[in-house]
Amino acid sequence: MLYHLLYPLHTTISAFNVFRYITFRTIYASLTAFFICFFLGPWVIRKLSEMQIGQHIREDGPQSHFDKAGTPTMGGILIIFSITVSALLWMNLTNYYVWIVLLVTIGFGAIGFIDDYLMQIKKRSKGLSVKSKFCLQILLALLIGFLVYMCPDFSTQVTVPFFKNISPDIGWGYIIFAAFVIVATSNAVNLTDGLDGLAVGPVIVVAATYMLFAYVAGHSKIADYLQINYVAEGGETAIFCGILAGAGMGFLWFNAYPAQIFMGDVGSLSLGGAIGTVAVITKQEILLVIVGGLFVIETLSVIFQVGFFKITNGRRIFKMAPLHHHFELKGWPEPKVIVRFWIIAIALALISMSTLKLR
Ligand code: 57M
Repeated sequence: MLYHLLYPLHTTISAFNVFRYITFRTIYASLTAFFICFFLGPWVIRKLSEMQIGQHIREDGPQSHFDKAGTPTMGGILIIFSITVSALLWMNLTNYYVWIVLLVTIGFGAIGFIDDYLMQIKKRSKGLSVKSKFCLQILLALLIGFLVYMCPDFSTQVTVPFFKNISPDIGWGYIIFAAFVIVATSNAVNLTDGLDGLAVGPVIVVAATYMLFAYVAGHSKIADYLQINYVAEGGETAIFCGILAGAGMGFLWFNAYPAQIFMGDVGSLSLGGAIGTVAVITKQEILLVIVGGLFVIETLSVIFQVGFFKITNGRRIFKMAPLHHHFELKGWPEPKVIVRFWIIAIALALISMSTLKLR
């Protein structure tokens, strides 16, 4: 809205010309989301505590988690609120990608909310069944895939990292491919969200990385120079990535060890869905395996552990899955696991950025 209200004034006051620039709006959109989380955080934590929306801790988990019982959860509501407000303020609302990323953020947030609501507010021991959660995610992701597919000039070619001459055009199959990327990322972030700041830290790193990719993909000259897929109107997504990073930083302020609040499924499913969608829009879908490599590693640890557990009737590869529990049970203090995983996430983001040149 600020963009629509203030930019037209540039004809009389030239200073308002800055609202045209994606870089300028990215910075202030990111700060807006950060400050909304930062200032509303204490109030939200108080309200959630008053409503007794506190985390139940599983008894079969690491012992170090038992004293986390009662930590307010569903903090994702604050994240989604800050993202939405900042996006409406700073983004160009005539750009269709803006509505797609907001739909995925709020939509996946709503699925997570129902799950959290049933467990936290209705105090049911289980939230949504795995099946219904998965079905809702797939349906919403297919809708998002379809909307992206329908965007004018959107290419259905898939970018293969490191190989600029390989980019298969999968036509309408792109809808299914996009849905897969979105659902997988949403669940991967959810699995990773098991230690203080462990999910949101890498979310910030991934969002910041895609901010760069969105900017270059949306800039015809830079995209042409780097020989990457140009996404007309896609540059606006850089602002959204900045917002994701800003909201993540604001939330991390309170989610940092020892956490005063958890994001809940409402936060993790939403952030994961948003990241997956950004990877699709920027045409760096497969690269997400590297950028978000930490989420991939955590997910693979679960797949291998569960698979091995079933095949061998109860034997395990790791002390516990997802992987962060393995290191906790090995005796690493929680902050050490968290910071080391963040370091891995940053290193992977740097590797992914090198693909702009190494192709
Ligand atoms: C949700 N949720 C956290 C919090 C957060 C298939 C199986 C591997 C699935 C997996 C699973 O259910 N994962 C998804 C993970 C939970 O956090 C809540 O959930 C939200 C995210 N959805 O926002 O609201 C706990 O994580 C801790 N936490 C923090 N700080 C944070 O900032 O400390 C979360 C956020 C919180 C808190 O303790 O209660 C979770 O871990 O449950 N299941 C598992 O992860 C379980 N693994 C398992 O059963 N592994 C088995 C194999 C054979 C399947 C094995 O290796 O033997 C573990 N989870 C727990 N205890 N809590 C095992 C035992």
